[in-house]
Amino acid sequence: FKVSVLEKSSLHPKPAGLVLQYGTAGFRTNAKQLDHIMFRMGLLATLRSRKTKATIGVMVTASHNPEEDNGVKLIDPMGEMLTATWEDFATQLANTEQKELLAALKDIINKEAINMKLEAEVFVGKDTRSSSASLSQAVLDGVHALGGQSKDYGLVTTPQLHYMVCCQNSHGQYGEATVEGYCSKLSQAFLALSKNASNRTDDQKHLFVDGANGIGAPKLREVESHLKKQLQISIFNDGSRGKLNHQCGADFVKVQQKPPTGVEISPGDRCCSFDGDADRIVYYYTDSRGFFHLLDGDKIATLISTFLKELLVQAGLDLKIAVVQTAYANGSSTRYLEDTMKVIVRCTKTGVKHLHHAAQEFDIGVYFEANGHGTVLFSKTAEEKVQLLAKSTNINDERKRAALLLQNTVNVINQTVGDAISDMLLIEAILAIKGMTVQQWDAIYSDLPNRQLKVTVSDRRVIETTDAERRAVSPAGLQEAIDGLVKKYKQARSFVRPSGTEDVVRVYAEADSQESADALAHEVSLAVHRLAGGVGAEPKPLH
Ligand code: NG1
Ligand code: ZN
Repeated sequence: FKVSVLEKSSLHPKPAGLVLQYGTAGFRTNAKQLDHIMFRMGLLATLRSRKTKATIGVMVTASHNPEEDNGVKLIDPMGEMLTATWEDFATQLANTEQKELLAALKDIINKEAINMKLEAEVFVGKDTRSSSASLSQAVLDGVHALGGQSKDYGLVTTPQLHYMVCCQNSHGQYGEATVEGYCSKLSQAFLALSKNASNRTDDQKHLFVDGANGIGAPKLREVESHLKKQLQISIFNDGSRGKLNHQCGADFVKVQQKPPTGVEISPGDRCCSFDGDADRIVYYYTDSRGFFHLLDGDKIATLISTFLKELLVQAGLDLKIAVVQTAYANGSSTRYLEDTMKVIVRCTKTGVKHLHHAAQEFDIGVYFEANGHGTVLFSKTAEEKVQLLAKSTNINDERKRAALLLQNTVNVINQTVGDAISDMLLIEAILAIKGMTVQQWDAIYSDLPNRQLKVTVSDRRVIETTDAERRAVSPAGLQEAIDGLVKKYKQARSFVRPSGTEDVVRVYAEADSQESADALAHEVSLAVHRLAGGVGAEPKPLH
């Protein structure tokens, strides 16, 4: 392989001195800096495939980031995120200067005792960014340079590629590893669930979807063609005109707390926004007074976990259900889940791999980041119990109905990773079955007003956190300052952490009113700027 790696890598040279990290969501930066990274991730995925004797996925996307950026994530055999030790290999390989590349590869091969004679297979997918075509070609070059087989899925959502990898490695048990297989599995489950909803008007079946001008829009159209009009979808920001993630998409709607541009919605219309690679979803509507109401990942987790808990009771199944959140979860959601719903709530660090791992510890683990990335995991035992009950003939109608609903719920969910399309189908099915409007869903609990801000500092790593990122241990004095500020407000909470995907420190605050949340977020931003090496002018108040 030496010759072919040397030859091919010279077509994808690394700019000398450039250093990048495999972060929370893989490598992510301006697309111009990524060609060599893509080639090298093709190499690494091929090694990972030989190591695991399984198919590995490589997704080219920068999710909710601007069109000019791009990024790459590796997908492990069961569709999960790349394991931590290999993230370190990824960083090493990415930062090795051109002439040391072969040595760096050999180092990984030796450390992991990889048999280079074994076959290797890598699935590659990409989002709709203009840079994605050539960057995914660089990944393929990397795979071929090490003699790996590749399958190029072309334009797919991130969760679709996770799904393909899982299907392939479970030999079809999870489903068929094609986009058609994905559409038919999800839509069949959705249609089976919808049968339990009666007398719905076309109005009630109507959903407005903001595709963020990304890959979610065309992929949703493919799914929609299987839905037999049980869901009537109007897609806007479908990529035909606007710019990817610009003034639209799940991240914009969540952080700005306002509807996306590019859409005319009337009061009460049920709407949702995907992000650029369709692994996040948030819902929203405006009321008759024109006020905007957001239903974020926390509201989604509450809806889903309540539904599942009710079904477990009806089915008479004793399974342990938990909701996993991060520090960004609205305080009201945590209180409602613990005090009213009486479900176990866990808090992990930001980043889906942490939530995913925590969710695996329960029979049913519902995990969602407040930003709308999330899914539900069912343990093997849980799935078996549901299957068995759904097949059984000597149970009463109520138990049977609940068991079948649970079975179809399992099938509509993409358990490999958060999936906007799959989450959307589940949410729509739950609302239909419960005969619930988006307003009724929203009224389950009221969010505490909150604000997210960013502060630029010279080195964001000076901020170290503990307790699932809820407290800062350095720099000295920062946590004391935050504690002092929080005390000034009612029902207040605030924390700061370095972003894993942008060169900023994120500030979060919530309190009993929007004015208080905004003021607290601003004061904490000032403390960060002063105590953690702020760059440029001090943050200005929001009002
Ligand atoms: P960072 O930049 O580390 O805050 C953001 C999101 C994460 C996660 C990653 C990956 C927030 C506050 N942070 O991470 O939840 O989704 O991007 O996309 O939403
Ligand atoms: Zn995304």
